[in-house]
Formats: sequence, C-alpha cells, structure tokens
Amino acid sequence: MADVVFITGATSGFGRAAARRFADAGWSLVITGRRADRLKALADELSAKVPVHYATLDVRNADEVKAVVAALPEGFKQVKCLLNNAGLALSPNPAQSVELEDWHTMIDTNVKGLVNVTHALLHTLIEVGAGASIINVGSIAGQWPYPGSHVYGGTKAFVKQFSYNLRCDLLGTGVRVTDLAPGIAETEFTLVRTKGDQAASDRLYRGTTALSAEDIAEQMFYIATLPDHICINRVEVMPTRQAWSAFAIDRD
Ligand code: NDP
Ligand code: 8X3
Repeated sequence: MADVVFITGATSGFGRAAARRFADAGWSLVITGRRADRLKALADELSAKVPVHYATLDVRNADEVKAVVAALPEGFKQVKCLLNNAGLALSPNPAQSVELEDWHTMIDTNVKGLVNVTHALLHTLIEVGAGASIINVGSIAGQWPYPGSHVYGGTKAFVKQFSYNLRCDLLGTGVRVTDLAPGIAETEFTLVRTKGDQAASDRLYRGTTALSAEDIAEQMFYIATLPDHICINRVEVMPTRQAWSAFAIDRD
C-alpha cells in the first residue's frame, strides 16, 4: 500500500505545493483546510495520479479534528507523515496596536490547532513506527525577534520547543519530529497577515527573491523520505537574499 501523508493547510502555499510534491512521488494524500472549493479543485487535479481524500477542517476545533481522523477511509488510515502546516500571522504592526482577538486567533491556530492534530494522530504514527514523521512548520520568527512578530513569533517558538519535546517522548517509537523553520516565502501569508492588502503583500516580495512554496515542499519531502534512522530535528531555511539586521537603539 502507498504511504499516506496528512496535510493541514493544503488549500494554499506550502501545503498545496506539498500535496503536489508528495503526489509526484506516489504518496496517497489526505488534504485538509477550511476552503472546500480549493480542496476539491486540488483533489480533482491530483486524484488522476494518486488516491486523494479531502476533508474540510478547522484545526482550532478539536472535535472536528478528532472526527476527521476517525472518518479516514480505508487506505488513508495509516498516516506515515503528518505535515502540521496550517497557520497564520495576523498584523505586521507593533504589539501595542494589535487587537487581542488577533493574538487569540494565532494562538488558537498555530499552537492549539497544531496540538489538536498531533494528539489525534499520535497513536497512528506510533503504530506505523519506523519511518513515520511529524513535520511541524515553525518559522525563523520562532528563533529570532523582529518588530511586529509579537505573538506570531511566540507561537512559532512553541512549535520549536514542542517538536524537541515530542522527540524525547517518542524516542524508541521510530517516529521522527522536525521543526521546519522557513524565512520569507511568497505565498498568501502576507495577504492574510495584512487582512487582504494585496499592495502590501506585493511590496514585501518585490525586488527580491523570496523562497517559493515549492522550495519548502521540497524540504518537506526530503525530510519525510530520509532513511528511517535519520531524524532532522530542525531546519532553518532563508532565501539567500534575507539575513539579520543590526540591533535597534533608542536615541534622544
Ligand atoms: P498561506 O496563507 O498560503 O497558507 C496557509 C494555510 O493554512 C492555508 O491553506 C489555510 O487554509 C490554512 N489555515 C489557516 N488557518 C487555518 C485553520 N484555522 N484551520 C485549518 N487550516 C488553516 O501561507 P503559507 O503557506 O506561507 O503558510 C503555511 C505555514 O507556513 C504557516 O504555518 C505559516 O506560519 C508558516 N510560515 C510561512 C512563511 C512565509 O513567509 N510564507 C515563513 C515561515 C513559516 P484555509 O484558509 O483554507 O483554512
Ligand atoms: C513567516 C516568516 O520572516 O515573516 O514565518 O517571520 S517571517
């Protein structure tokens, strides 16, 4: 039977590119996200190649997550790779001008959502054992501070530490865990962060070479298909044209 990958946030960006990358290699796909029309379009595109099961899913809803996992059809139950990719940033503005609701949404999605899906699939992954993997999409924002990162960076720091801690508990099960931490990548991420400001999104990516969704999908596929005895704990990947900047200093 083909290997199965379960992808959260498959309606856009990294998740959608990953679905295409794993399909190219013959994996069966479970694709999830909130936008049903996009899931259906992706399923229509890829089901000529590989078996595809799609389910609308808001990762923030733990009951919905459990129900989607419980309803996986035959052939899709033995998930070998969990791609915990669904996530978002809200507001590029300083902490003091961000709505509390936006902070809650990031925590509910990037932290609680990721935990919900992990919890629902953990026993399956342990059953699969050697070669199984959990790839958690973190961010450079989980490692490095920058203005406007506030709770977003905090959620991604959680993703990093949760990934490391899972490694400890899963030792001996064969299940690998990776914190995959990209830098700037051109997807719908900035459109979401700015609540639909296409011009702001275009400005951010203009005149440079950001990572593409396909670049990250390739990393995901590489991590998931390494020999069973190799686990990459963390990958931080930036475009060559991105780096750190000087410390900021408040002056009179
Ligand atoms: P996109 O906005 O293009 O994709 C985000 C995906 O997450 C969508 O498929 C969206 O699906 C899904 N999603 C958001 N909220 C929920 C939810 N509550 N339940 C289920 N799915 C949800 O952005 P990216 O592809 O760039 O982002 C993917 C991941 O990569 C995120 O975790 C992000 O934080 C991270 N990241 C992004 C970087 C970048 O620069 N682009 C860099 C580093 C990390 P839908 O709306 O249909 O539910
Ligand atoms: C998103 C990447 O550089 O905007 O996680 O923090 S960045």
